[in-house]
Parts: sequence; C-alpha cells; structure tokens
Amino acid sequence: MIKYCSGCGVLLQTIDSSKEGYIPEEKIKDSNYCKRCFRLINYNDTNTVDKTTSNNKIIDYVNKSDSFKIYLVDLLNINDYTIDLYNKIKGEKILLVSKYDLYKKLFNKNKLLYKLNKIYNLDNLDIISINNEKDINKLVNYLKKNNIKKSYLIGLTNSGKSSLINKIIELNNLSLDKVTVSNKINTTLDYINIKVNNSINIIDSPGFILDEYKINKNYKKLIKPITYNMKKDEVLYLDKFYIKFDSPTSITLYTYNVISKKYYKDMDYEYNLSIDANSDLCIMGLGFINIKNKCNISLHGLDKKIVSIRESLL
Ligand SMILES: Nc1nc2c(ncn2[C@@H]2O[C@H](COP(=O)(O)OP(=O)(O)OP(=O)(O)O)[C@@H](O)[C@H]2O)c(=O)[nH]1
Ligand SMILES: [Mg+2]
Repeated sequence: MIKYCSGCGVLLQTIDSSKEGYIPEEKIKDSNYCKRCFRLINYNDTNTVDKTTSNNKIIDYVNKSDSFKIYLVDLLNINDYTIDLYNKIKGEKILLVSKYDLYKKLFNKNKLLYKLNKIYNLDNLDIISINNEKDINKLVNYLKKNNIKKSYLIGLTNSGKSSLINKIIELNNLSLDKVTVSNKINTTLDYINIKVNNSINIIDSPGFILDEYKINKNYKKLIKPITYNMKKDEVLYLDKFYIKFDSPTSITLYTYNVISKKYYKDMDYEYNLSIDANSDLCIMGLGFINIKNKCNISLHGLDKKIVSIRESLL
C-alpha cells in the first residue's frame, strides 16, 4: 500500500523504525500519520532519525517550477542570510513576515513594511500572524485576485509554514488532515499539496536550515525589548557571549528570551566590528540589537558567520 504521511509528507513504511515515515504494520490501515508525527503531535517529542533536505535542493526544486512562492520569515530572523535565500528564489514571490502577534505592540505594521522595503529592497511583502483571521483571508484573497493557482510555501524551519496551512484548512472548513506543527526543527520533511478549492493549491515544504545561535525558543512569549545605556568599555553579557563597547551608546535588545546584564570585564576578544549610528546588529536565530551611536564593538563567544549589520529597522 502506497501512502504518504499527512503530517510531514514522507512515504509511510513499516520496515525500519529508525527511518523516516515509519508506522507499525498494524496501524497503517487506519492511521495517516507516521510514528514521528504521532509523537510530535501528542508528546512534542521526536525520537526517530530525521531526513534533512538541503537548502540548495529545496531552492532547485521550487525554482524548477514557475508557480508562485510564498516565503515566510519571522521578524527576529530577518537578516542578510535569510534575505539572501529569498533572493535566490526565482519568479513571482512574496515575502511574509510571520508571527506578528509576538511583536505587534512594538512595531507599527506600515512603518515596518516601509523600513523592510527600504533596507532590503523588497517589492512584494506583507506581515502575517496565524492568530489573526484577517491576515489569513487576505493571503487567500490575494491568491484568488491574482489568479495564482499553485504556490509553494517556503522559508526557514519554524517560520510557521505548516501552522499557516492548518489555519487555511480550518478557516475554509476543508475536510483534510492537519499537517504537523512543532517548535522542533525540520518538522515537515517533504512537499504536501493542500487543495484549498478548485483554483487554489498551496504546497507546504521542508524548511531551510541555516547556521544559527542555538537557544530554546518559546513562540508564545511576547518579544520584550530591553534597553541599556552602555558606558565606554562596558561589556554586555548576553546568554553565552560578550560585546564590549568602546564608546557610550544606548542599545536595545530585540531577542528571544535570554539572560542579559552589563558590567566591566577584561577578556580576549575574538573580533571587532565598527557600527554606524542607529544600526542593528543581527544575530541569526536570536534576534537583533539596536545600537544608537556610532561605535566600535569587540565580540567574544559569538560566531562571526551568524552576525550581520543593517540600518536600524526603527
Ligand atoms: N506566536 C506565533 N507562533 C507561531 C505562529 N506561526 C507558527 N508559530 C509557532 O512556530 C512554531 C513552528 O511552526 P511550524 O508551523 O511547525 O513551522 P514550519 O515553518 O512549518 O517549520 P518546519 O516544518 O520545520 O519547516 C510552532 O511552535 C508554532 O506554534 C504565529 O503566527 N504566531
Ligand atoms: Mg512545517
């Protein structure tokens, strides 16, 4: 019997419990979910080997098709690395900034759209939250209005692609199995076609994985900015790394929940960066730090290849 897992998209198999798509023989007739999805949905737990599809493989696959692409990325993960991936996607596309409910009190939608467009030169973008019905309907109406019959939903792992699919299923009363959602990486393993109606198909995809700062993220906790006034040679300690400022400046942290404090500390710094007035220091996987004054910073314990600098979003 050939059957695909409704949750993650892989071919179901009853032979190897350590491989993707495994389902016990006695369950395959009645269940549409592999053991891994069953455990993710019911216990938020994975204990089987995960398949990872490389970013290039996903990009090549979707670029072969002239279908529309919807690229999801949450605000804290917008940086040079994720925009680079977006720029590699060919054809008609839109960038959707996801999880707006986590920071809507901090950023006005229109101002944010204006700044993102200005900084990254994005011509088609919008902001979305799965907790706002209007946002979901707006997307479906956009597809209808532009006569977009087939679109790929792509983006970083955990950006909320499958959650968006489930909301579309729910709001359109579709009699389809829900796809699997979790805060673990690599939840969706293969492409899953969702027929919204006779003229709209949306395809859920495996997420992109980039080098990132590793922390446990809680997507239910609102983003709370923290401001510090740094004095000359003061050091910001953030989770597991250090940033020393060579001149006074105010800084504001927009990050997932991590411990921070400031003090004076001598240590060997690994590299320096010069920061222009009103810039954001973006840290892939963690968020960004707004720095008000022009200064030089020295860093310790933070991999340079996940760091980028941009004009302030504010
Ligand atoms: N607060 C908030 N959380 C969201 C939103 N969308 C998704 N999430 C959470 O983000 C996490 C990841 O969601 P998924 O839908 O599984 O993400 P994905 O992009 O499909 O991830 P992969 O399948 O690994 O590529 C889950 O914990 C969701 O509950 C949103 O709009 N707001
Ligand atoms: Mg998914």
